[in-house]
Amino acid sequence: MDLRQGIGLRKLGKTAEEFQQDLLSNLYYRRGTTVESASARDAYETLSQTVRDRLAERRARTAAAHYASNPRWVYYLSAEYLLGAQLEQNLLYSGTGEIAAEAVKALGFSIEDLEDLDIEPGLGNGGLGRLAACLVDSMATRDIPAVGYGIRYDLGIFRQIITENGQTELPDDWAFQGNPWEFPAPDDRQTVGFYGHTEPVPGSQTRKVWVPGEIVLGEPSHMLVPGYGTETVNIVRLWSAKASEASFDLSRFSAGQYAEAVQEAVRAENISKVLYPDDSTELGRELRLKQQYFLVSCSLRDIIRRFRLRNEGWDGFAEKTVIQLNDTHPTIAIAELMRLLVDEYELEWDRAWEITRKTFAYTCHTLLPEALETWPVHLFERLLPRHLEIIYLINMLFLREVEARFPGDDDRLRRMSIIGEEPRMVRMAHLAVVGTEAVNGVAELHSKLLRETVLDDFAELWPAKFQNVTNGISPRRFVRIANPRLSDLITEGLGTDTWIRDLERLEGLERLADDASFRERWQAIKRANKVDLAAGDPDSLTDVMIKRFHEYKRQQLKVLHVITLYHRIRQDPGRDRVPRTVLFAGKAAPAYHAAKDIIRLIATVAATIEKDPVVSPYLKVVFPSNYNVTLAEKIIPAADLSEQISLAGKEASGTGNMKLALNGAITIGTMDGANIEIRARVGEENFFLFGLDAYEAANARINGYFPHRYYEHDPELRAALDALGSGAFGESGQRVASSLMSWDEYLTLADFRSYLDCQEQVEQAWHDRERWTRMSILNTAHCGFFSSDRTIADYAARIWRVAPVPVPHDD
Ligand code: GPW
Repeated sequence: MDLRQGIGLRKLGKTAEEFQQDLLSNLYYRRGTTVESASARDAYETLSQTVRDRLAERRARTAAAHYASNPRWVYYLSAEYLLGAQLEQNLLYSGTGEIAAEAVKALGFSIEDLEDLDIEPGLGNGGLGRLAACLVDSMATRDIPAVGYGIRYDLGIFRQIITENGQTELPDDWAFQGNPWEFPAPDDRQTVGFYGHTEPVPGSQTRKVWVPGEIVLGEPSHMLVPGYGTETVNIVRLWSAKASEASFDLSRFSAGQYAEAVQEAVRAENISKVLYPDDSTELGRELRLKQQYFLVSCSLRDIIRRFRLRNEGWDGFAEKTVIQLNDTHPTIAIAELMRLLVDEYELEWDRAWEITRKTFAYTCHTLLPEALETWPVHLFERLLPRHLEIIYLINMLFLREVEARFPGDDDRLRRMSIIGEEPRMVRMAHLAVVGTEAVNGVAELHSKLLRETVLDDFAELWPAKFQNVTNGISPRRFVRIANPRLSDLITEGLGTDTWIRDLERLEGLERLADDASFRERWQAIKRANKVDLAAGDPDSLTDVMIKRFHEYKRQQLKVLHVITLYHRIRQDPGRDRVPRTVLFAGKAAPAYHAAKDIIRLIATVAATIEKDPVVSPYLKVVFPSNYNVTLAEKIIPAADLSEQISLAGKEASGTGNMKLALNGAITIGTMDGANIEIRARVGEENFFLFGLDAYEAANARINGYFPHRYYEHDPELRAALDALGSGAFGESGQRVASSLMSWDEYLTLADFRSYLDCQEQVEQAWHDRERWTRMSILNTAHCGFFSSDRTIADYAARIWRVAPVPVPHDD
């Protein structure tokens, strides 16, 4: 029996009967219960296992194929993954949806009941975490040998409850009832050091011995990442912190000091206890740096272990390995690989540096100064003393290189240094640029602004290093699974379902935009999706703004619009109007008070409108709690209008914009992030554009932004701000108004009039339903580019230089 080829596996049946037998066998042997006493949870667990087994069989064949071909591997390092619910995805990817439904019915349950028990692991904050999930999906779909590495936080992103008082947060103990999708792999555990000191190695200039002061274990488990329409099943490997035996203090225990005896163990396990709920802001806490190093240290040792399975020495390492850094969060990996190569494997510094630089690539996801990670030097020195020494040496050699290119330019040296002065900080983005072979932004504009502003000195030094890879989204999760009605119509219209793997085929819908009966069905589907969502009148314009709450995204601009509509209706109640349902959803970081004020203000405005019999027939504001991937999958198919209204130059890309446009929502947006590329593809007549562009916004900042001018010259704006200022919408409203009138980094009032005018155009277009539906179809038709399969093809060709490794079928 050749186990390496995956031969010897019992083939899992393809009929409903065989599936049902496996389900029963799992119910009896693994779950230990019976048909008569099976609860919904028993059925859910058992169904999940039965589906998982089918993927596990493909996983075994994938591993065999990868082992045999000893390929170049992609390792994706990310502090966040928002994978979404797994059951429906895995039913689809294993092709067992129908037979599973039948088998489950025989147990007395419906698939839908069981899907409600399928909890999503909320191991991320927002766009960056969801992007990681879409990219691993597409790597598997494109047959790229890849592993995603992350942290298995016990508590994911907090559960949010919205009341009239705004947001409250509850812990998200997502795996409380178990997680059937996960495989523990305790034998691959790693040991991670922190603190301590370094000692010189006699006779060596560069080598040191690091003697850590604390040791923590990293225990991995993995989730399967199947490709769609292919045999590949990759994995995401997540690390949990475990105390080592040595951290239990038996002498204290014997002395009756029970709490003290486990204190160190508790501290160790805190490392993977909770996801930091901050999106695009950096707060520089020690535990966060510990998390980052924990992820990196475990993952790098695992990567080396995997390399050693088929390779010897170090010559082939950089050829067989590419490590993609998802923003700067895992950037300490550059210093850690140097430490491993120099101190532990005793390579010469220069050779180690060559290997390191060739191995890593870095994706930057922001331009916001507050999101650029820096760590106080003294914190680094205490927690990771050896890494700081290595960073100093990297920096010294790097600055020597800069000095050679630009002699005497001290100011440039100061700007480019990995260490910032006063206060002394380690600049992670600089380390990430210096220690990698490629640096990319996530949309055309973002990559350009990176080169022109934040990283301009580096782009001047190494122009070829800088690239763009525009983000994308998984068409499986965000069209096929989220919007089955539309998917069926698209498949019928195109005469094939190959668009699910080859999204540019959606172009074929263009001609159908002229077909009145197709348009009618398209419209009926949007309406049915709105009925399912049950957020408001399905015949009203469903206007959605779903994303994290952040001032740069400008939910406050949308609120000013809503208040202005409210005033207009009250002033002229008799006029015929476009009824709107405005849906907000999203979380604010618990400590981000300005963002929480905006949430509370929205809740107050919603309640005021609800109570007003004059206004409520035309305007409704809804704010469902706890926006997450599962909720996004319900809202996106029901949206008519997609709000993408960040100040130009602030949103690196956005990916919600892509999801909504692909589902036939029309965008109202600024010239920011990927909005620009969406507009270029769908055509300017199918996109509602307003506001300053990034250069105008930057100039407005320099020439002075005077909110009072807008206030004084625009009566409707004045009325809205006065209403807020008067306290009519509570204290949060007053604080929002005063911040808009004073130091508003995001120029909200400058874009107000342009935004309101643009909303008038939206209503004009909505009046002509045939025109609107055409626009909607054309949005879907022209957004195939935004598939994450295309994003992965770009990374594979231009950054990773990896080839697919097909996995043979089982027959
Ligand atoms: F600040 N993004 C995010 F760049 O969701 F690190 N969290 C983050 O912490 C950061 C970025 C970081 C988002 C961007 O805001 C969004 O524009 C982009 O589409 C997304 O990352 C994926 O690239």
